[in-house]
Amino acid sequence: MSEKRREGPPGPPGTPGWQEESDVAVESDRRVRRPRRYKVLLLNDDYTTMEFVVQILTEVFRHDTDRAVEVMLHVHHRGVGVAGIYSREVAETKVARVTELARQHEFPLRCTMEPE
Ligand code: TYC
Repeated sequence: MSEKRREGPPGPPGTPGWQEESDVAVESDRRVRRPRRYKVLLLNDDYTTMEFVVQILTEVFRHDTDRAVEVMLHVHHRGVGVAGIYSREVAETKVARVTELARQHEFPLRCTMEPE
């Protein structure tokens, strides 16, 4: 996995810009740094079927049917919704699985991630 760090000489730990992009806990001081977590987002569109989105939410995100329908309807009405919250690697894998399944079924469903 890539670990992004800012270019150039770092300022002292805690100063603005210090390892802003890193997910990795670095023992540069005595504080505990937990790895970031990421929201995996589903976006609404006019073509993907509700049934397919519910299938994605049960099979990829392991929601039960009632919760999957709830999340799907939230996305349908609000435009975007959180399918789950994970470590960066797991979130990346979920996004890739959803994107590939959507492509295979020829749906334009979009799935993205952002830091919590
Ligand atoms: N808006 C779609 C429809 O009416 C359903 C849908 C819900 C699509 C959620 C995408 O992420 C989505 N068929």
